[in-house]
Amino acid sequence: MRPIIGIAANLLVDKCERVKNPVKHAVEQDYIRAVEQAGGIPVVIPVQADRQAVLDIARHLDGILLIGGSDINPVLYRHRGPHAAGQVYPLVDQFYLDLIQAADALKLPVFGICKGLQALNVAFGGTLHQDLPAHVQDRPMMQPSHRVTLKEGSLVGNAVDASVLEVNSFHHQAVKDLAPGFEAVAFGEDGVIEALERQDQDPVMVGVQWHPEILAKQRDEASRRLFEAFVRRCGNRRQDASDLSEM
Ligand SMILES: [Mn+2]
Repeated sequence: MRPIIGIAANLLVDKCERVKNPVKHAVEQDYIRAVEQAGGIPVVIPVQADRQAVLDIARHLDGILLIGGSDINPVLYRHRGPHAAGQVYPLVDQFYLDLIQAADALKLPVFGICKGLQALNVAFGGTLHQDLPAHVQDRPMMQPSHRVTLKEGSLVGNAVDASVLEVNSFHHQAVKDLAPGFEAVAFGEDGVIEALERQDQDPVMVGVQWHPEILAKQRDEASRRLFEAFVRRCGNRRQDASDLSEM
């Protein structure tokens, strides 16, 4: 069986909705397609507050994909003073953190994209820069807008098999203090951390600040390889688990 990848939904207020409840639990199709193309079975997990329920759902998964979304509530990383966070959804933030905690407990691989990377950093004690407008590109999301340099030998570097990538950029926040136990493995030309990995690789937790799910639509090989490496890792874990159950 192909690995089952849980994708955390966001809350979306549908401004066109006139009759039914306008609050929807949504995942952009690009993430779903990217997981499918990489050989995984995508499953959307609705936002929920019950930590035990999140853990019970995670038991049925082989990996978790955390996607882009609104800013993380600065309270969660003990930010003092003025902050530039836009609209925050505390329920979504807690849901992301609960999923990361469940993944850690169950040894499930996690791939975080944009807010997903930031959630990994915050979950393990890191902080975020409040506002970096230079990383919000004007051009279409399918076009790269800046270069990143990858650390040789890192999971991300190995997955894409390159030392430099041209990436898109749609984040006005970024990692400030890196969480203990994590390593920065990609940097923008201005030094902004563009990818991170947990040093303890059981389970693997990797985050990228750009949007490979969008570049993958353009047949961007590096973006596709990132998803393939993640799904493969989730599949290996499933294989290990079934080996154990046969013992
Ligand atoms: Mn960027």
